[in-house]
Amino acid sequence: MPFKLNGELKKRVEGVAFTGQLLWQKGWAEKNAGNLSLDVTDLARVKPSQLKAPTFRGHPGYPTPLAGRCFLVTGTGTRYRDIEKEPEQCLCLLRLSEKGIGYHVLWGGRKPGFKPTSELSSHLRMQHSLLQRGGKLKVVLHTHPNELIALTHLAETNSQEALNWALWGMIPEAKLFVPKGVGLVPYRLTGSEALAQATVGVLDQGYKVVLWEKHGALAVGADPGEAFDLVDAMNKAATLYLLCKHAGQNPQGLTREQIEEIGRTYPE
Ligand code: 2HA
Ligand code: ZN
Repeated sequence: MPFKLNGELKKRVEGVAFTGQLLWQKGWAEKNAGNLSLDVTDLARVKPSQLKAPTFRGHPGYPTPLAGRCFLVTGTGTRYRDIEKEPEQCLCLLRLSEKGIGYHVLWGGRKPGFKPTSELSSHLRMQHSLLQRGGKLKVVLHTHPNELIALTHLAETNSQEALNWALWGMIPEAKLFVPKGVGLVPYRLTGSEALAQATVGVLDQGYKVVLWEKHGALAVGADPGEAFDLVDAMNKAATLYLLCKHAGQNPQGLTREQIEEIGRTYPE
């Protein structure tokens, strides 16, 4: 019997689709920009008979603790804005094989020539990092938020420390919602091993938002909405920063003392 989505999995697909719409409306998802993976292992009950050869695809490998886990992932070349209309074309539900040699596509992946995101290997390594952080964080979301990217192009905000103080200074919610700040990964080639490795290194330090210099952002959360909110809060701060610059002035910003007071009063 083919695998069917239960009510909970359907809700997760709808959640991904809704976030896809938000990313598009924000202007953070041009063409096929961005990609997403969501760990749904706890919700997918798979029968051995559903793990048959035709659904199997080889994969060069992933961290051993992920064997048998199930993920909803976006497809290579698919658009965030199309997920709502065509979830089965744009997404797939896959289950990693026990032996670490591939995965079964249980649902979706119906676009002709469908392949999971070209960043699947890095997503799986990031998912492994989240599992090691206790398993509450289930989603890895990558997108291209305009104003945050812009700040990584400016000399004055092109260091992690300068960037975080600048963002926290713009509005109390930046410190409230992202108390650890963003981790900044220096420019690396899109889809490269070096980019994946550097990102996992930052996630392993406990960050929830990672900025890829001159490229985009990556956020983790319990669900797609939570990951979206973190990028949204920080991008709002970046927008305010740039609005002040557009007005021809440097933003005053909250003082370090005011920012630290927020951190002390409302610890994560
Ligand atoms: O999916 O955004 O960085 C396209 C990308 C890769
Ligand atoms: Zn990207």
